[in-house]
Amino acid sequence: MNVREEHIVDCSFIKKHQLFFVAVGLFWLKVYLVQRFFFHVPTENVLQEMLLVINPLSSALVLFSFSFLFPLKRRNSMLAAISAAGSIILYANLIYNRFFSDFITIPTLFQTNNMGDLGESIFTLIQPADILLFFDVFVLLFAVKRWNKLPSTAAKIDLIRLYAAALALFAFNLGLSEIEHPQLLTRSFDRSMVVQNIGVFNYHFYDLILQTRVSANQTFAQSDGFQEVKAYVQAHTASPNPVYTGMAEGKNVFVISLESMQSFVLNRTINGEEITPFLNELIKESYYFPNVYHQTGQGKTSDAEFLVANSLHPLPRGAVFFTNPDNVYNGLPGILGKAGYYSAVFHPNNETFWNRNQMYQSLGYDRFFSSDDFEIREEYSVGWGLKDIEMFSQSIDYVKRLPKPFYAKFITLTNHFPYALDEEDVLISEANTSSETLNRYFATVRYTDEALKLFFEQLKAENLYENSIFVLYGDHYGISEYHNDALGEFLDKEITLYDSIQLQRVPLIIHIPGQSGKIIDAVGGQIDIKPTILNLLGIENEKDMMFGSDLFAADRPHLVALRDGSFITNDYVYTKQKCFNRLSGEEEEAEKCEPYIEQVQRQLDLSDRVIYGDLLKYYKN
Ligand code: GP9
Ligand code: MN
Repeated sequence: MNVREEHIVDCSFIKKHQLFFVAVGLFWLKVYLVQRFFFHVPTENVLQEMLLVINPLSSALVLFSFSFLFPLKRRNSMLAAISAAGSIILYANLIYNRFFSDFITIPTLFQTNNMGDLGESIFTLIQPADILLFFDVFVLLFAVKRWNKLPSTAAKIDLIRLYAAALALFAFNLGLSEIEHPQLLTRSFDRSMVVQNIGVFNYHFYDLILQTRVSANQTFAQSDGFQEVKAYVQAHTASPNPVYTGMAEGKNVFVISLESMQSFVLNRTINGEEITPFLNELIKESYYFPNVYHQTGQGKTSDAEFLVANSLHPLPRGAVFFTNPDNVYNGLPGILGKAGYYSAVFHPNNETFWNRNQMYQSLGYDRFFSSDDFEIREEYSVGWGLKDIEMFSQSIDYVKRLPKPFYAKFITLTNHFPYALDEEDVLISEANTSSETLNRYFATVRYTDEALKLFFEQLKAENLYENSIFVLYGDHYGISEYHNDALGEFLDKEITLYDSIQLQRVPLIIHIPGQSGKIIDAVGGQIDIKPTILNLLGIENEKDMMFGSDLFAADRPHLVALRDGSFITNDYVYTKQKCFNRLSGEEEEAEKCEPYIEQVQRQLDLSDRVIYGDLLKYYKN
């Protein structure tokens, strides 16, 4: 067949299947618009813009080709059905992206028992105009009704051509992305970059492949990674600072997870009023770490708990609390248990939420005080559950009765999206940025700060303060990139990629009564909290794989790996394949960051290997 003939055949295929191509065209346009204007994916140059235009087409062709599997009679309505299904997937991602600046992965779909509690939160992410997202479905339904004509049969050869075209398009797409981002699919954990390059539907297909690989790895995992991880950990972590060893030996330990608390709220005011007056004071009498970053992924609060308990990275996809709760872990509560501590965790939510009941056992907690142990009355609750002030004050009686020394972990909740608060709990004047969410956030942060103040007062009154140490950490960001404009108004600057990473800093405060305050400005992450606490308590922990180092150590590795592959060193901040000067925020040549990229990759891979291969069980033998 010569070129001209082939062209004629192609055109006739299009003519014969007009509605199919209308459906594909509309869907293509829609996915492009959503990806370009509503998802948080970076586009900085013409090539990236072009990629966004091209990438929805190949998957649209494949998706709608499924209509050919159906009998002629139903084929047109199948086009509308496919369009509806595709739109639902797109919309689910849009909602997810609005809150998490991230995309759905297969493991997150199995975390649905968390969804019930999300009720109000999801509601605030839905906007009336979202209905427009289903516009093409309505057009197709209308057309199907009007279109009395049955579609023509499709010859096999036409279908083969269709798939060949889709494949060629995808290959072209991938080729272009390789120019822009080499090794995008093999190296990157950054889902927004993957979506930006290959489009959201191809991304889901890629995610499916990753999922299959993980399942296969779990089945075949062997002990062979054990020595490699051990060697890596030995070579890349620092020995603890001996000056601090045993400084808090035998003391009770209070660890408080500060829901959605980012460092930027500390020492800042709204209309002259401090957002965190209590924490600002506490810092002055504590070790304060202003350059500590959260390292959580899709498991949010639970990922932070995982980091603190294990000094391992959480997983790149899904929440490790759900995917690997039955592994052998060498959790901080368990280690302290062997050293004579009693451990308890306080969180007035259902014990199954985030699969905590299972995971807490694996981490070695002796007792989980969950919603069953608290009096949760309507007037005590807001948003996601029991208000922080109630949570703390109801815990006191339990804390008093804990065998000493104890390790007690508290998870605050009121400062959780959508940052709902009762009128009487608003303790700061309203901010007036263009984001209602951000304005509300300041008020709930202020409320949690008050709850902490009251908790410390109660502990002092009960004589539980003096002989204890307190570790407070922010679990993850509360304000996503979706609110960057408003955040920019508040901080009085334009939020750059560099700022986005710097905004991932979370408060870390270690308060030891009797010790004077000190700012420790080492760069670090939540992964460093476990070795730091162990050293302060003077507890040795030989048989473990901790990827973090004591935050007081002199020869720290000065490299903080974030879960999406971004990282921070003493000198640089690296994200989305861009390198910045850590102190000035100026962009630097990429080569400056290059030497660390592999190491971060390796660290994340090895930590994942520990979890997928359940490697810690080999210490048991
Ligand atoms: C709920 C609390 C909040 O129990 O941990 O969860 P998050 O959404 O922040 O992970
Ligand atoms: Mn949280």
